Amino acid sequence: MKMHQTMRWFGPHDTVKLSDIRQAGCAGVVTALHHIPVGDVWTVEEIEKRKKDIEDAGMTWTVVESLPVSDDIKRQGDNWLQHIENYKVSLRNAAACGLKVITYNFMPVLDWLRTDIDYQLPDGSRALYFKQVDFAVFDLFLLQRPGAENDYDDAAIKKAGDRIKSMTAAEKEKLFRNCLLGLPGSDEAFTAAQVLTELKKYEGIDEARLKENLFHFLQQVVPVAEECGLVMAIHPDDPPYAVLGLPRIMSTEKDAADLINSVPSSANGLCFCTGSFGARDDNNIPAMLKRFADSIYFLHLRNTKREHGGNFYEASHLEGDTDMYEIIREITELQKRRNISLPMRPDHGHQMLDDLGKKTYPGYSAIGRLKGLAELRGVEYAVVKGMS
Ligand code: DNO
Repeated sequence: MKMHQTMRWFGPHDTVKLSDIRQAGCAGVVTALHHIPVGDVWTVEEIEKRKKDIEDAGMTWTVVESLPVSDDIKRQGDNWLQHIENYKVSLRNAAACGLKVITYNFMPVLDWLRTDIDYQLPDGSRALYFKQVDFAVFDLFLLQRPGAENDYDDAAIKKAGDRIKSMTAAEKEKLFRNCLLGLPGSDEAFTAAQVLTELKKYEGIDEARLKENLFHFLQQVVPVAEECGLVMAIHPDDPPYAVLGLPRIMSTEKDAADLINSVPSSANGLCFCTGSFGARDDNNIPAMLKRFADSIYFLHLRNTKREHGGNFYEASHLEGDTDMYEIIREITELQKRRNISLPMRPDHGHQMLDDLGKKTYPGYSAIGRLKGLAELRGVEYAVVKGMS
C-alpha cells in the first residue's frame, strides 16, 4: 500500500495551478477556504464550490489544511464560545461534503515563522531559513517587543546588537517583512502594531494554560468530528520552540502524547510533520512515528538541516537531519498494519529553475515541490518493492 500523494493548493489565486499539481502525479489536493475569516462558519455551498474546482481538475480534495482555530479560542478571549460553535458547524458541513481529514494548529498569533524566505543555496536555488540571531534582531530592535530582553541572555543580546550594526536598511526591512508574514495562503502581512496588540492579549497565558485551552477545545470538537466520520490532525509548532515570549505546546514527543491522551478518540490525531518536529534535536522522528503510528492521519514530509544554536534551513527532501528512507519504511509498515493509505504531501520545496522569479507562496513553488515529491515517490517505490 502506497501513500496518497497530494500537494497543497492555496485556491483560485494560487499561481501554481491545479493542472500543475495533477501533472506532478498527485491524486489529491490539500486546501482550505482561505477567504473565509478565521472563526466564521464554512458553509456547505462554499465547500462544494471548492470541491468542484478540484474534481473538475481530475483530483479529490483529500485533506483540509487548515480549518483554522481562532486566537480567541486559543486564549479563550472575547468570541471563543461562539467560535467553537462555529467550528462544530464547519466540521459537520465538511463531513456532509465528504471531507475526511481536518488539519489545524494551536500556535498563538503566528503560524510558521522564518527569518529568510529566499536563502540562497550554493547551487542558486532558494530555501526557507530560520536564524536565531536574526530573529533576536527582529524581536529586540525592529519589533521592539516590550520585555523581549528578558527572553535572551546577555550573549544573545550582544550578538543581535552586533548583527544589526552590520545590516543595511534594506536587509532590516526585509527581515521585518519576513517575520511579519501572515497566515499561509494570505497575501497580507501583519503590521508591527497588530502583532504587539495580539501578543499583549496573551499576557498571563503560559504553556499549562494554553494546553488546557487546547484540551478544552478538543473536548468540544472531537466528539463532533467522531460522530460525523472526520479525523482531526494537529500540526506541530513551527519552529518547535518558544518565539516572541509565546507558549508552545505541540513541539515534542511529550506534547503529542499529552494531546492524544487528553481526549482518547480515534478522531483525535496528528498531522505528522517531519520537518517541524525535526527542527529539534531532542525529537527522535522515527521513534515518534512508531509510537504515534495509530494516531497519524496526515503526513508532511520535509527535511530540515539543523545548524548550531537553533538555526535551521529547509534541506532537500532526502537530505537534512531526518533519514527519509527510515521514515518511509516506517510509514509503509504502519500503512500495511493499519490497512490504510495515508495522505502525504511534500512539504515546502526549494525555489528552483523556472520557480525563480515567479511569485508563489514561500515554500510552495511548483518545481521545488515536484522535485521533493518525485524523490519521496522514488524512495517509497523502492521500499514497497523491497518489502513485497
Ligand atoms: C507551513 C504549514 C503550516 C500548516 C499549519 C497547519 O507550510 O505546514 O502552515 O499548514 O500550521 O495548521
